[in-house]
Amino acid sequence: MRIEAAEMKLITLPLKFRFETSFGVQTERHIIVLTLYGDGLEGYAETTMEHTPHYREETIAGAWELLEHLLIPQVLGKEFANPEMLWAEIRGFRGNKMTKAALEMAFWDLWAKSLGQPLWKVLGGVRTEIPVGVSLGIQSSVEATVEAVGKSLQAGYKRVKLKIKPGWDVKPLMAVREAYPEANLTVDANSAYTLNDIATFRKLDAVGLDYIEQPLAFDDILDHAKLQREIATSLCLDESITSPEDARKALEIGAGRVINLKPARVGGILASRKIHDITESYGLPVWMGGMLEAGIGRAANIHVATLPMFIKPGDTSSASRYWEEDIVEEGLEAKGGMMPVPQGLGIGVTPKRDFIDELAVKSAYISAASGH
Ligand code: OSB
Ligand code: MG
Repeated sequence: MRIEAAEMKLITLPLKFRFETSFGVQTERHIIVLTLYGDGLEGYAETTMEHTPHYREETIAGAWELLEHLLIPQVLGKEFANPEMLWAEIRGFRGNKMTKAALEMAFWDLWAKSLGQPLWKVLGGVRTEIPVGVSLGIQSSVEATVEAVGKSLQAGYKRVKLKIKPGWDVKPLMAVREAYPEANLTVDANSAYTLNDIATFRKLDAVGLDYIEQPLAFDDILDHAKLQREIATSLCLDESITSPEDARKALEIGAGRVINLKPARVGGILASRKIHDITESYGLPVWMGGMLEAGIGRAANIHVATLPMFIKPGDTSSASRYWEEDIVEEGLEAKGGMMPVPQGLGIGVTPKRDFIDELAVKSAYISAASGH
């Protein structure tokens, strides 16, 4: 597979809900839609980093710059027999996992299409639908929180994750637990706490959560291991895991018992598969996280979540929860908490070209012939 050209479109897509986390409020997403062209086929990916460096360090501005002037020129006009070969071409650039993941994942789509297969089959996936839950932002009141959880359970979602921050944790969670004694509940702190908050986590132990996601610093594993020894509830790592090596080290020191695996955060699908295998060797589950993706990123994540150890419900909920109109033709909708895997070639979704053009605030087309 020779990569002949690439196209980038930066779009702004308004969210249907106000998404508040410990690091801020989001009302829209900024996404680079990346298309790779080769062998008469098109491979798609979208970027997942935030506009500002509040989740990890990467930004949309940085991603645009690196893709246009470094990563795409590095692979353009070259022949790649498989994703490993493409990765070998860009792995020497340190960090910037989400940016590199966009390129890697677009190539997987292109490559699976050249093999005439849906991505999940190429990956060796084992299911045609994946269990999903929802991630709910911080609500305006305890009552609103209980109501939002109720609606999600009513819709059939298999797990409800609630965002927490210091001062918004034990109280809303106690209320939700009282209202729904049997619900599968988790919380996500997005790194808002320190080891000084152990008393809060001991109180959360009483709520009976499946896990507490990323309570401590975004780049920490040591303090997470200390906290894990002090409380009963399992810790789940999100921000802290950006590579297979991170996963191995974190599990080895007991920094958590679950990993929220977001392919974009770890550099793409090759790294995701490795992390999946590492967690399996520790007998621990993973689940598919989300970054409020539109249809292209959502579809890719669904395919990856067909791997065997994606046992716990993930964050890949129905596209219609997020958007009035998605950027792909196919409706990615869960029923009864199960999200069907798109069965077309590659990631199995068709971008709405006109809609994307309408939303685009910036675009670039880079071809091997243009001598870039
Ligand atoms: O921490 O998992 C997170 C969204 C943006 C950034 C970080 C996170 C999230 C979510 C939403 O929790 C998951 C989703 O619905 O896609
Ligand atoms: Mg998280």
